[in-house]
Amino acid sequence: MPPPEKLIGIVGKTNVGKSTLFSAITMVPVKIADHPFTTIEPNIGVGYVRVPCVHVELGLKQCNPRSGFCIRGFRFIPVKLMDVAGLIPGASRGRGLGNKFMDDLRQADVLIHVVDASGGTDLEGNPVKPGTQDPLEEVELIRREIDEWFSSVVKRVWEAKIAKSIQSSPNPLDLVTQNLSGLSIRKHHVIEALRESGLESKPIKNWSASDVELFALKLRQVAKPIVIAANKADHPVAEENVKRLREKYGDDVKPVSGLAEMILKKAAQSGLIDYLPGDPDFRVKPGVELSREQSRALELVKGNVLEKYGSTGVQELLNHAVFRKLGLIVVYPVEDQNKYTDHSGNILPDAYLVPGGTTARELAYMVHTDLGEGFLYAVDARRKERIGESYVLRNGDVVKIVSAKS
Ligand SMILES: Nc1nc2c(ncn2[C@@H]2O[C@H](COP(=O)(O)OP(=O)(O)O)[C@@H](O)[C@H]2O)c(=O)[nH]1
Ligand SMILES: [Mg+2]
Repeated sequence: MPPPEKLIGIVGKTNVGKSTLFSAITMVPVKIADHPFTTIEPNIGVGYVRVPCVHVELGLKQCNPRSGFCIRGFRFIPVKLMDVAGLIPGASRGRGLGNKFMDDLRQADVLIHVVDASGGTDLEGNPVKPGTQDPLEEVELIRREIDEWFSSVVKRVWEAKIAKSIQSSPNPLDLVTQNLSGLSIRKHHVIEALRESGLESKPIKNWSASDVELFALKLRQVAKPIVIAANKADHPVAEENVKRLREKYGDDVKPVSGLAEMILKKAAQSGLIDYLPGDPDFRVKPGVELSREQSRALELVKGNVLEKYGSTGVQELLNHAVFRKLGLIVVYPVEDQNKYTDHSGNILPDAYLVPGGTTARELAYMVHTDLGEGFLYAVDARRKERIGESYVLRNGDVVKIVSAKS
């Protein structure tokens, strides 16, 4: 089976720009309005992380992606996104669309927390004068809401399912993992949370209520890591807030303008400009006459966003979530290690996003169960070296698998 698809959840208060950001990333038209609860059904869409494509390094002119695309030597690899219903304070206790929100959240592997860095949205999601709200408070509040929800689910499951069986369980780790799978928890999450909470050496059956509490908190941090999108960075008031957010939360804060990304993508789709997501700039296509409004909008994007922050920030945001927070790497399985093709001659057809630490044999299973079961050896196609089943893949590896069952 191909590597399990990761799901990025876009969360935050109402009116901070989640739907605009989601549309900009996926270019799926969704309702955008100033009213709370406009996004009632979760919107699922596809976005793309951007990496330098290995075809360039291999001296090839091009490649033929089966999914995603490759432009100017950059490979855009699909990831799934969900625009989650707006969160309001108290949601973890069922206020507003609280329960809907929480149900959506269970499925997410990483969260993009969108805050209004211009400070122009109050806690209930009403537009107010920019600069009057503190986005740092917003970060804390939403984080607390997510933590409370998460630990309440863990505690409920613990009391109802885990506590009773743990005394006699031959494998406590599996018992915990299985019972928490509804939160998209995997074994490696549980192991890491045990380590992070310092509870590794204390038998789970002897845990106190506060041990469970601590474990739940660490598990949230491990299994639902959060990246902060300091949105509306195009607004002049946002600059100071972006600085303060970065001082407090470091590299997990990305200044972004979903609106700017939207304007650029639309202009590119209409054939007015050349722009690739993640680029520091755009270029008006030769022979194109821009209308006055078009020029003005693009000038604003340039002056208030690109020149200030180096890009719209949207691509960095996605890449950070996938590569830094989820720790995924890119590997390219091929069937012909000399031509880097599949059996039909497609060059580098697949770019898999796999967890760091994935071995050659695990990759074989992702390509096809038969390849995994009959695994003999693999070939590092770039170096033309044989590699064994326990070889740990590196980012950018091009791998041919040799199997007795292919
Ligand atoms: N200045 C600015 N406004 C934005 C940006 N993104 C969204 N908005 C505006 O913020 C309001 C709420 O946007 P929406 O995407 O519906 O927010 P949601 O409720 O979080 O989904 C709309 O008026 C948008 O035009 C941005 O990057 N910059
Ligand atoms: Mg919305």
